[in-house]
Amino acid sequence: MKKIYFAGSIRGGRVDADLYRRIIEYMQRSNVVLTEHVGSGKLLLTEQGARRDAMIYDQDMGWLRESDVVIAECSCASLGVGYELASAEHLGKPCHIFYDRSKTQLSAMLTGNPYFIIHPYQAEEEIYAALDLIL
Ligand code: 6IA
Repeated sequence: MKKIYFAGSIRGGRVDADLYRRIIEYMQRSNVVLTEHVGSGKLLLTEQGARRDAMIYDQDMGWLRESDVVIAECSCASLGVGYELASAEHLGKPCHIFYDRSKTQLSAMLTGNPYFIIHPYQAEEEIYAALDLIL
């Protein structure tokens, strides 16, 4: 059983929120997902003020340190997810990045960095097959 830090876009856009929820539910069958809220349908997206955001940042960085592996869904570009991936690299956490290659061109800052394990997919089932091997 692994502790998973799942990263997906929040203020970067919620078009893939349902996909995040399905991925999280799949991983939760036999693992712990520390960032379950990323798949929630009722997140408040507006800025909540600097103090609230500081709490979010501190909590997320704590979970990142605690995690065994980072799984990121990057089809919808997000500054926060990019920041989390760079931080995870510095912490030495294994990082798996998924993106729908029929919809997205991933940033060269990710595809160009051999540290990241990148999983382009076309059909959603490919994500679950890859997760079975990773987890
Ligand atoms: O730049 P973005 O907002 O798209 O960044 C998304 C990433 O940052 C996610 O992978 C999260 O781990 C993290 N993140 C961004 N906003 C929040 C957040 N907002 N709560 C937790 N993690 C966040 C407040 C939602 C609140 C109503 C529960």
